[in-house]
Amino acid sequence: MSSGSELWFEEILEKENGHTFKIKIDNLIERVDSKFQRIEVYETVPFGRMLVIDGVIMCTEWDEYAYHEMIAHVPMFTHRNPENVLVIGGGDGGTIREVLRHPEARRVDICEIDGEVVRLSKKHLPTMSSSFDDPRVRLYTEDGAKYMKEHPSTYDVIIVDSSDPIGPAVVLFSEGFYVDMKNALRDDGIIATQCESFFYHSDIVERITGYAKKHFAVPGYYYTVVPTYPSGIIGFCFASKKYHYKKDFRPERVSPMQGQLKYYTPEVHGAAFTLPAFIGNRIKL
Ligand code: SPD
Repeated sequence: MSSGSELWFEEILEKENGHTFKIKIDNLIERVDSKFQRIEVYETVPFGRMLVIDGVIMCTEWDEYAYHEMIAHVPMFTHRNPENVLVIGGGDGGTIREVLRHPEARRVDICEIDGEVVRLSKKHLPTMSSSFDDPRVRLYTEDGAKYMKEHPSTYDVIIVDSSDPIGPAVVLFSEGFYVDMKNALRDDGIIATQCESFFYHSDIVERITGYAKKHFAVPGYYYTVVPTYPSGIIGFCFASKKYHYKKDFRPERVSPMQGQLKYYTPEVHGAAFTLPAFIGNRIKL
């Protein structure tokens, strides 16, 4: 982490390709080794505060909105009346912050396996974690996969804001978990899940969208631009039992929220599903 008198954080992105990403840091604010993982919060020079789990950048204050707005608003604006929402992971609070902008959301459950992520985010990342005290939010410090099995036919929207498929998040990328999510949704429910970069992880994108195709009436894949993530982009698997992300989308619902958002617009919503040829031809949605 140190280079002369300067301090740098370095994420090893693609070991096999010999590629890393470095960010100059002011200082390490706090490091905790929880029961599940190493959690670090840094003050960076260019990007504000940054949350890192097991050496992987989770979010920075500078560009987190591009991720959290897109993981939340695409399913929330596609569903006709998203009252009951479940977020799996998302312990920094950025995703629930966006979900709570929707007046339809009456109950927002968040199931984060590692309470230390929530504690450190509340302490050091207030712009993301300020919504945990909203009366519509219930926090469960539990295993999301187990929680899912125990709540059949409960949710209108399920959002999986996970880390990469290593450690405790592996199960969130399994076919069984997609079947359990389908069962935890109501009849017109929608899911959106963190689904990696199509440049670096096209195998994961193909496998996960395969589960969406197999088990849901309306499968989809969309992406956003996040400069501090590997390859500068990250995608989401969309899967719906009924509503189509374009045909059933009502752009006029976005207007009251438009002034609060920095990335998401009705036009971005549609455009995000338009994929480059190499990945579109491979996953064939
Ligand atoms: N490669 C890192 C992907 C991290 C995605 N989740 C981040 C959590 C932000 N709430």
